[in-house]
Amino acid sequence: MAKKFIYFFILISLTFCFPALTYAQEASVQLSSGDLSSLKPQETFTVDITVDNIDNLVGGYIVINYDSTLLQVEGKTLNLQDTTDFTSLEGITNTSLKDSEGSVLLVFGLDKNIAPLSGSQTIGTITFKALKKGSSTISIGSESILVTEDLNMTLNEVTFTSNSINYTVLGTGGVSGTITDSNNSPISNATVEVVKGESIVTTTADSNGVFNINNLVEGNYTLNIKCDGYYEYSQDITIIDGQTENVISELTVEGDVNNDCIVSLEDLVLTANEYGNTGNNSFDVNKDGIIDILDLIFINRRLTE
Ligand SMILES: [Ca+2]
Ligand SMILES: [Ca+2]
Repeated sequence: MAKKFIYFFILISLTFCFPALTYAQEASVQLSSGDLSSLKPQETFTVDITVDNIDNLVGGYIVINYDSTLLQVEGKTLNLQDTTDFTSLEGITNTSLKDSEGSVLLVFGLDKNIAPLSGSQTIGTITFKALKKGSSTISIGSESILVTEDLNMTLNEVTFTSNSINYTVLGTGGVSGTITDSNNSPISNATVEVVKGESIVTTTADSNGVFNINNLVEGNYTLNIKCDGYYEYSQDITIIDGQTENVISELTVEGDVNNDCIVSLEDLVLTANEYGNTGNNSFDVNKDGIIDILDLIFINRRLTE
C-alpha cells in the first residue's frame, strides 16, 4: 500500500513539475543584425530588438547603447501594432524620455485594445550609420525594463538577460593606375576589376589607360585587367586606410595593335600596311622580328568582331 502511494506521489510530482520547468525560461532582449565585421564609413545597417520568452508583455523602457564617435542613429521604428511610443508624445521635454548621444530609447506601451504579447516579439529596429574606422559594441542598458500584465491587470517588472553585438568599421582607400602595352603606350577601354571573395568592383580605363577606384575597404585584393587582344592580367594589391595605391599594369599584346582593347579589322589593316617591315615593332604580334603573313593570320584568328 505504501509503495502504491509513492508511485502516485511521483506521478503527481512529474505532472506538476515538468510544465513548470518548461515555462521557467528567462525572458531576454536580443539584438540582432547582419555581418557587422567589415563596415565602411557612411554605410548604414539595421539592428532588430527582439524580446524572447516573454509572457504577457505590455510595454517597456529599453535603452540601446552605442559608441557615438563611431555610429550615428539614422532612424528608429517601433514594430508593434497599436502601441504608443512614449518618446514621441507631443510636449515631452523630460530628457529621460529622449534619445541622447550614445543612447537610443524604445519606450512603449500597448494600447488598451491590444492583448498582452507572449513568446518572441520584435519590438523595434534601429538604423545606424557608421562614421569612421573603429570597433565597439551595441548593448542593452542595465536601466532597461520590461513590463508584463497579469489577469488582474496588475503590472510586473520582469527580469531578463540581454546580449550585445560587436561591429567593426574598417578604413577605406583606393587604387589608381595606368594600363600600357609593352611599348609603354596607353591602352584604352580595359575592364578593371578589384576582387575580394564574392565582392567585385568594376570600372573601365579611360582613353589614356587611366583608372581610379575609391572607397574600398582596407585589405588584400586581386586586380584583374581584361581586354580583348591581350593576355589577362592579374596582380595582388593591398588597400590601406586613407591611401590610394598606384599601379602600372603592363599588358602583353595578343593582337590589338592600336591599343583600343579590341581586336578588329582596323588592327588587321594597320598591320597589313606594315607588311615586310622588320625590327622591334608593335605590329610584329608574334614577336619573330618581321611583319608578315604570320602576323596577319595571328590577328585574323583573334578578331573579336
Ligand atoms: Ca584594336
Ligand atoms: Ca611577325
